[in-house]
Amino acid sequence: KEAHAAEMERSFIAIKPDGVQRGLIAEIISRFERKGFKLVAIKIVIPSKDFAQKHYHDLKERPFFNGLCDFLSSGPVVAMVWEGEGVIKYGRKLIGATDPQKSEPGTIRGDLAVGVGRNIIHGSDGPETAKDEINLWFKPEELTNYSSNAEKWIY
Ligand code: FUP
Repeated sequence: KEAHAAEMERSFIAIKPDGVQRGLIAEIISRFERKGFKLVAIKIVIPSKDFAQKHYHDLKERPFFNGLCDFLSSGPVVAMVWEGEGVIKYGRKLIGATDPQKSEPGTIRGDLAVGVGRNIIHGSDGPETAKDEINLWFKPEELTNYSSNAEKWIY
């Protein structure tokens, strides 16, 4: 089957400040990469609190919202866009449940995190949020389109 990069699903994935500080960047990228997903955008940024509030706007009524936004803006975040068939849903599987205590072993949070407030990674939870989050974090020109030789062995 042929895969057309331009039509492929994309998800916004971010390694939060705890994941960066703990030296887990390569480990996390490796899991997405080995699965067969394609990295089409990446940068490291320290988001402002205002930006963190925009990113988590859906959660603004929750009691942990303020602490969550303080945390996200407390240090460097690795912002990424990953591409591939089913990357939104399967990316969430790779990441594991929100609460690392409930994440299965084998998932990123299950293997590498303990507390819900320090769960090291974010991943878009659906096609609409993926679009919104990619647009919030990246300019169009920061998103690449390229064909990977490996793809004919994946699709
Ligand atoms: P997820 O999509 O798995 O990141 O989960 P949510 O969007 O529901 O939550 C976003 C972030 O809020 C989580 F990554 C961690 C934080 N959070 C808490 O700190 N306490 C909670 O009870 C739930 C979420």
